[in-house]
Amino acid sequence: MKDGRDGRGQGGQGTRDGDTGTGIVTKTRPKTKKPSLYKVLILNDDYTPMEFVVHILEKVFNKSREAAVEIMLHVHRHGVGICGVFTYDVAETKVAQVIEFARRHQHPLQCTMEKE
Ligand code: TYC
Repeated sequence: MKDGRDGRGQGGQGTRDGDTGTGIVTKTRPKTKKPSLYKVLILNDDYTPMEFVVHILEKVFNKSREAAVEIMLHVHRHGVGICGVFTYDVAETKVAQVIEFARRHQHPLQCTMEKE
């Protein structure tokens, strides 16, 4: 394994699991895989009001007012910023919520996701 681990971390060693009394040591390795994570990004534009972006960061991404303002200003200055990191389904849902909320208010705000 390229990260140096043996892939048995989440299930323990398992050397005595399923002991059949035959003197043969069996190992069980529960196949629990860590889910891939996705960054949700918001993009800058010239029209969406700053307050609207802050509101989305507070409500959809559960950011404090201070954190929301900081992220919004980062996006305003640098063009793109991270709202959070989530599993695929959660990231996809949040992206859809942002795009739909912006559309409903006729703002061009764009949001996307990217594998970490
Ligand atoms: N640039 C916008 C403005 O000046 C503010 C803004 C910030 C828009 C972040 C989108 O993701 C965004 N009103």
